[in-house]
Amino acid sequence: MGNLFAVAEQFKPQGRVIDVREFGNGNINNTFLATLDTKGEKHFILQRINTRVFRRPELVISNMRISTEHIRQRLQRVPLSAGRRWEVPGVLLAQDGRDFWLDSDGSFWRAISFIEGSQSFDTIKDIDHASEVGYALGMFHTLLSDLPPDRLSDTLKGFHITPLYLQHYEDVLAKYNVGKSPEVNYCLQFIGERNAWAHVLENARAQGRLRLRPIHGDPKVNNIMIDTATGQAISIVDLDTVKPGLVHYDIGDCLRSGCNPLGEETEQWEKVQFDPDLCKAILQGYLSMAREFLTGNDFFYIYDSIRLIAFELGLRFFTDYLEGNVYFKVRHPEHNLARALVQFKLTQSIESQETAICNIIREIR
Ligand code: GN1
Ligand code: MG
Repeated sequence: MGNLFAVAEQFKPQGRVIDVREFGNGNINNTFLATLDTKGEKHFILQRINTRVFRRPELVISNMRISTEHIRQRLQRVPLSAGRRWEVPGVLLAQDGRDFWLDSDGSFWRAISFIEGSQSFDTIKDIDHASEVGYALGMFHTLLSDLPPDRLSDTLKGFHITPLYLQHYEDVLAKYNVGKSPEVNYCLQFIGERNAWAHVLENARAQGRLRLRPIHGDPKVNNIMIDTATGQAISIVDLDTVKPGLVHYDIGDCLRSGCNPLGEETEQWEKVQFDPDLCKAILQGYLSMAREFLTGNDFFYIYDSIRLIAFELGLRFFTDYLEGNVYFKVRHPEHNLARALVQFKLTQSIESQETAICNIIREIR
């Protein structure tokens, strides 16, 4: 991957780069934390964008700049509630003044400021953490609620459009021989039984019941930064998928990630459960910010969005497994199958608790 120090030198805001190490566990891009020998801001994030997924990486950066600039201006106009802070990750410039750098292999690199004094977790620790995760998503949607979505480019065509993932799945099934095993059969059947329903959000959009807004696209638990001193959420990072979409994709993604205490990488897929108490806390945190701009139709589709995004992620992992792991990074050949089973089991648990989840939504509305 070339010399990481040389790449980091391209973006360092000041001082000397003394360390570069892998950071987080992203499934698409390669992420590193660079450390400087300075007294003030000591770290920054360095990323190699996967250009097989993000075909126009310069638009990814431009969406990030447009959205963070909007958020900064809005934060100046509308003060936060007392005792709260909110940090916005910034794009760092390379030595030549551009916001990316191409290395000699043609890899596309960019750098982002690091939110000092914060950390993130792969799973939710407790109810307070859950409510902070929900708050962060509500805060993010609120801050962007007055940015016209068409100011943002569509950087990933088809992202979270479930019918298109289904179409791709059918194409892959037609093209490859699928080795049958009990797990594969379970997935095939699971998808088959939910084919028609999986159009629910896109149908609602086509009927004008839901409308496009600026969304985050990937608000899973470990993208929400928690202040190490106060335990409060202070930022949401990984802005690669900020683009026009339905806020329901974000609500569903946040809940499928936050309410699965075993985490999306667990090997005990049969034990995966959706936790309704965490769901309630996340939604309460979210609505404390978002209630004002949500419509009656928005509320109506919240349950479907939770069920759908868990199902959709399972479908995406399973399709990638069948296709030979061409999209998500894997540690072993069956990794995407294992991930799919986790999401399908989670979907099943959501379905079995439909009444309880709908009651929670009604209660806290
Ligand atoms: C991918 O790379 P990462 O971890 O930020 C994926 C998300 C999935 C997530 C599941 C662009 O995100 O949609 O929810 O994996 N991002 C893209 O962990 O496909
Ligand atoms: Mg991401």
